[in-house]
Amino acid sequence: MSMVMRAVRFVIVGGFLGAGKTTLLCRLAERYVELGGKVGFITNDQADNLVDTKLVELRGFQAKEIPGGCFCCRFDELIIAAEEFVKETQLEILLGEPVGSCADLAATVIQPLRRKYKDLFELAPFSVAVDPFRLEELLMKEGRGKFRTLLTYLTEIFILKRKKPRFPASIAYLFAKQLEEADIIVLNKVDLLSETDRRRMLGFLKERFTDAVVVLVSARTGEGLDRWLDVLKQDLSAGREPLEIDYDRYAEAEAELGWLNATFKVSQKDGFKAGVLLQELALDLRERFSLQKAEIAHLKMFLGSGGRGASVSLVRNEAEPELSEEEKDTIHEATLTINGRVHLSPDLLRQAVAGGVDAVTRKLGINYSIEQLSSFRPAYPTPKYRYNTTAEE
Ligand SMILES: Nc1nc2c(ncn2[C@@H]2O[C@H](COP(=O)(O)OP(=O)(O)O)[C@@H](O)[C@H]2O)c(=O)[nH]1
Ligand SMILES: [Mg+2]
Repeated sequence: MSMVMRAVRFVIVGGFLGAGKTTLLCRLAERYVELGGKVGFITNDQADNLVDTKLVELRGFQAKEIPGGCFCCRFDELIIAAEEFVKETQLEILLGEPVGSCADLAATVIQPLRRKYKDLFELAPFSVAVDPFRLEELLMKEGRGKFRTLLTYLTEIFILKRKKPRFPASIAYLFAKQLEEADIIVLNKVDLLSETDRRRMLGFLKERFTDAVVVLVSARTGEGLDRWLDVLKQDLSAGREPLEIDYDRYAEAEAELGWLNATFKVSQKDGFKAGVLLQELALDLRERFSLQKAEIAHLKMFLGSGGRGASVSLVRNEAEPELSEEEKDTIHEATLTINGRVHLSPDLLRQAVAGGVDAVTRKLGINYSIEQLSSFRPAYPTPKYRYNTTAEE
């Protein structure tokens, strides 16, 4: 019997928190399954209890979580987990989602995988997803004059009587670096854009990131997915220059974000609706963060009970919370998982979430207990490998 193993196709989609990586990967997964492929997810976070893992499992996909740091710092764990996962389940396609605050993945993950593990994995071009609103706010506005910035600032203070929470410049730096190393830039959520904005953003991305192929996609409607799938088949990563990145600035950007992963048990004798609790909680927390001028990068919550679940997601303070397809059943007992990545100190973030859960459950007459509540800043990135030149294959 022949023992020739085919390399598993590995598709990694990076990009900032809230860009839509998980949603995009679920779309890809559905498509690969339609084409007859066997697909598994590798999710990744600084800590465990990841909402994304629960979400992809809920959609019927198998998933393996790599906690405790990003792929680059947990490279060996990534390899072991991926190998095991593939063996156990005979996967043909692996879909990987790295931590949304991680950069320099081409040199620290993609290249090592291409060079050292090419018998095991066949790497797809590296896609980086981008949310149009963050793109506008963090990169496209940066070139505008000081006068306009001052005017905007004064308008906010004197006319709107509030100062909008904003990310610091270090996060804009990190965001730009994530896009700079993409083989494919996936401008996602184009369902929310006008024709003019699509053209304007496409023009900006093509001019600024000349090495990348830019595709316009909506993970929500499926628009642009075929074109992205086509580009994913191409051999794009040959001859790319390694990213020039200042690790101190990158680490500073990551450390601007407070990171919180928490789980609570919630219950009510008469039962409650998942959507109501999630929505109220998202609004309450958004208000708490806005009062502290703390911009939300991604707040994601999952309420799971007996193999079912519902989730809510909030990707900036000015957005509205988005509920998953509503879980209609009445819930008596469930586990609430909260993943928050917010521009706020870990202590204040923990206090806000503890306070929010307490206030909202009290208002709705729901009992709760804390199972786990931890918050921290991501540590300085220390990748296991870093390749400075492009692979000769
Ligand atoms: N309108 C719209 N929303 C999207 C799209 N893709 C993702 N989202 C929403 O963006 C939020 C963040 O998505 P998620 O996949 O969790 O982002 P991740 O943090 O990058 O993995 C969720 O509320 C998604 O429903 C899209 O194509 N259009
Ligand atoms: Mg995700």
